[in-house]
Amino acid sequence: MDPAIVEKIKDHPCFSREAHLYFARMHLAVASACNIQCNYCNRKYDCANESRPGVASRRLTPDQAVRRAIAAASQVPQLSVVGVAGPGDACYDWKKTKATLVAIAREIPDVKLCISTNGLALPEHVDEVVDMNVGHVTITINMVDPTIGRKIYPWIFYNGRRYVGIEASRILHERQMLGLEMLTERGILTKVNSVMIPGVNDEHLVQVNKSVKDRGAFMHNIVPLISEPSHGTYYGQTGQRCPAPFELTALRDRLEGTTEVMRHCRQCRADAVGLLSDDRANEFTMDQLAAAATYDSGKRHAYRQLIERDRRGQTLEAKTRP
Ligand code: CLF
Ligand code: SF4
Repeated sequence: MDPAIVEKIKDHPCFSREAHLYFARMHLAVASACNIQCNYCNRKYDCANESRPGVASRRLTPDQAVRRAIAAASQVPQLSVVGVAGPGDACYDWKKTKATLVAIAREIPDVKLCISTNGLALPEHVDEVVDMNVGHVTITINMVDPTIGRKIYPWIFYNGRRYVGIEASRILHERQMLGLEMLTERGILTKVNSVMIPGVNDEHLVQVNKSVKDRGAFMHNIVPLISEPSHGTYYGQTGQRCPAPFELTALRDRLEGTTEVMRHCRQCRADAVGLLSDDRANEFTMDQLAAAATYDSGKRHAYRQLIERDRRGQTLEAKTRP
C-alpha cells in the first residue's frame, strides 16, 4: 500500500482493521436534520446509515459537543478520531457540523476529523471539507441504478423542493457519484457504506462496488440491514428481511480484492465514544461534564508513544525473523 495512505489510516479505527485494536473514535451528535428518507430509517433514532437503529442519541449544540470532545480527549488515551455521523445528515446540517469540527480542530489539534453523509449535499461542501482538514469521509451508497434506488428512497429534499420516485433516486445517485469523485480528486480518503437489503440491492452491490472503486473509493463497508417491526421503519413494518450472517460474509468475500473490504464495523451510534469494542458513551453524558474544560493531552500522548514503540518493535521482529 502507498506509504502516504498507510500514514493516513494507521490510527483510524474504521479505515484500518489493525488500528481498531488500538485506537478509538468519538461521534458528536450535532447534525440532526436530514434531506432524504431511507426505508430503513425511523428519525426517532440515529442515522441508520452509520448507526444501529433502536438507540437514539441526545442532540448536542456545537458548544456542548466541543465540551464533550475535550473531556473525552483528556480521558480516553486511545482517542484518535472525532466524527460527525448524524443523528441526521452531517452535510445537510452543515452549519452545525462545520461549527463543531472547526472548534475541535482549534481546541484539540491532534485528532483526525471524519464525517459520514448520505451524499446528497456533499458536493457543495467538498472544498470546505478540504479547508477544514477533514481527512476521512464516508458516503452511504446503496445503489447506482435509480430503478433500485426507488425501492430504498421514497423521497429526497433537494434545492428547496421534494422529489419522489425514480427522479429522487436519479438525483441522489448523481450527487453521490459527483461527491465521491470530488473527494478523490482532492485526496480525501473515502469509504463507502452500503446497507445490504436482501432481494432489493444485495446482488446489485457488486455493481455498486465496481462503480465506487472506479471513482476512487478506498474502502467498501457492507453493513446488514437491521429491520425490526418495533423500529417503526417502512421495511420493519412491511416484513423486509435482514441478511443472514452467511449472506453478508459471502458478499464481502466476493468483493475482496477489489476495494478494501471493511469487516469490523460495529454500526455505532451517533454519540459513540471509545474503542469499537468498548463503548464509553455513558461516561460522557452532558450531565457529567464540567461547564468549562481544558484539553489535557498527557494521556493520549503517552499512549501514542507506547503504540509507536510497540509497532516499531513488531516491524523489527518481522524483519529479523529467520
Ligand atoms: Fe465514525 Fe464512521 Fe468516521 Fe468511523 S464510525 S464517522 S468512519 S469515525 Fe466505523 Fe462506526 Fe462502522 Fe462507522 S465502526 S459505524 S464505519
Ligand atoms: Fe435516516 Fe440517515 Fe437515511 Fe437520513 S440518511 S433518512 S437520518 S438513515
